[in-house]
Amino acid sequence: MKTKAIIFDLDGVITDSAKYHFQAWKELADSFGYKFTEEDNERLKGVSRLDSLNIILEINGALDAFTEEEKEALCTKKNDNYVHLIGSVTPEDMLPGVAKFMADAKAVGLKLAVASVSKNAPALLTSLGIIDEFDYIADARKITRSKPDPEIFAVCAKELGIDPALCVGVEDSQAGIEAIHAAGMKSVGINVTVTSREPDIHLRSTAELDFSNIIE
Ligand code: B16
Ligand code: MG
Repeated sequence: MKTKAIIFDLDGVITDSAKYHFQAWKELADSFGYKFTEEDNERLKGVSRLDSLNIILEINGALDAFTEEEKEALCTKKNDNYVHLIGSVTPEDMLPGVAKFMADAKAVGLKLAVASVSKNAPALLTSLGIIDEFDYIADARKITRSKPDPEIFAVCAKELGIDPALCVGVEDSQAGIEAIHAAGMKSVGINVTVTSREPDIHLRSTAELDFSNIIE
């Protein structure tokens, strides 16, 4: 078997927390009368908190409307709302097919890692009851560049001690698919709606995650 590791994005791949990120940003945007649609939201997936705010401001021609301190406060406000929204997450909130896919992978000796740029990832993985299932979880606080930069996927491969060419990355965002390719890995896209380059394997949902189709 060529594949040695599976590296998962979190938001939108392991659980549907992407909808809570959207809701929290939407409420913040609405409070200023800013436009922010689900289509706009695709650009935020896999992107850090501050970069996400800057994209919303740019869409609304408001990049210079706030000082850096004010932007920091807006990010904190969005995050407080997001943390509240994910407060009720339980193991029942795993997306369909993910738990079985992880179990199948582990059963044949593959390593598992999480490549999420979310600083809330450890709390969310704890609420889902799967934090101990991974061989490595990237620390978002130590990642200096957001997806589509390959940094977070490269760090996962390095920490697992596995050649990136032998890793498969699973992502739901355009930025994430670009990051996986830039890291030299094979990509699996979950319902990626906008992408400059197609994922190597495109699935409509996690329910289609099939070990035999993905692992070489
Ligand atoms: P936080 P992922 C990303 O997580 C989300 O897709 C993105 O929408 C979010 O802004 C980012 O995490 C930062 O999250 O504000 O919780 O630190 O897709 O890389 O799992
Ligand atoms: Mg995601």
